[in-house]
Amino acid sequence: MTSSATEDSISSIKAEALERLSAATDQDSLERWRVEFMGRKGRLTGILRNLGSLAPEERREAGAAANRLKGELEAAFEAQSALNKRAASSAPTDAIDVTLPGRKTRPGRLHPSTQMIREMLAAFNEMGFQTVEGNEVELERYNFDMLNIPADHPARDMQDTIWINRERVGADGGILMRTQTSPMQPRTMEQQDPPVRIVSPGKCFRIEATDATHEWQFHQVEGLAVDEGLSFADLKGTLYEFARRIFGADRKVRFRCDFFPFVEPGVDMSIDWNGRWVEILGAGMVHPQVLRNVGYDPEKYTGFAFGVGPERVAMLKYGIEDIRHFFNNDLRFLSQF
Ligand code: YSA
Repeated sequence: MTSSATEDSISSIKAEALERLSAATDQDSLERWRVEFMGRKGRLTGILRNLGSLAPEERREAGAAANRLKGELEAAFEAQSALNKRAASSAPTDAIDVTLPGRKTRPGRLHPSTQMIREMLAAFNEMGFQTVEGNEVELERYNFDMLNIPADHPARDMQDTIWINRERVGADGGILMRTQTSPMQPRTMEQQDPPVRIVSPGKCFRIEATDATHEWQFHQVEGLAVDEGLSFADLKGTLYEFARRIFGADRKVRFRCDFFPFVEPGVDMSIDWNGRWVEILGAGMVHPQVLRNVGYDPEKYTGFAFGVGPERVAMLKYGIEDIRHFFNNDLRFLSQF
């Protein structure tokens, strides 16, 4: 063979090898390609072997061309091999075997606070209270002023407030994250004449040093009843019945005097927890000034109101020792409910 014949066959091998390589898209055909062109008895190897039959001058040129092709084919082989591997790993596999038995699914569930709130609302609904919803972002006017808590009242210190806008603007005052669900009392009474019987659930926010029974975000369920002739006996009867429905008839319940500027008299209610009293709600007879603020006649109407903390109720009902579990998003806790 002459040098120019060798170079012709090098370039025709190159063209054919590269064309065939691009079609070798799986590892089997790629291996066949390697054996055909670069194997011990392959076509390029054959040319390299024949170089010895050429004259020394021709051998140098043809040898250089054959070695260049060898390098090019090796690089092209590696590139195609990597391409095939990537394609194989991202290709959809036939993993679905419809004959396999089904696996257990883990359905989601309602947050324990939501479950507790729903149970509490159901108890009050059955006693004739209608559910209304309120705003988490509230006006100072409803959260404090209308509830007989003016700007300089010390009772504000008990509900250290997260303000959206601290500045008072007209009668609405500032804007805040509500510290209690009680603003739903004046909001409801402004909208309707007595008789009123509502419960209003929702989230509240306070700057709290958190501990086992205090969170900075928690829920409350507010209750309000206004009518002619309502008395403290109605308040006690309603809240005793609520406790009976949630905790059963045997659980001990305690009322104590408490102070809230929007009631007179005021009380709180606690539930026995292994010999210790845990407060679950504040309550009282609606203050005549609150009735006047919404245009009700306190000589004609009386009312009672309460605010219950569902997380505290759930703690007592299910023996949860720390309120901070509710908002830690730990599935080991949440999936128990
Ligand atoms: C009082 C009289 C009424 O006529 C109507 C409502 C009220 C309750 C009043 N608005 C209030 O917020 N009182 S309170 O500060 O004592 O909270 C009431 C209940 O909410 C508590 O008994 C507790 O169950 C829950 N709570 C209060 N702060 C909490 C909390 N729960 C968790 N973390 C906190 N930081």
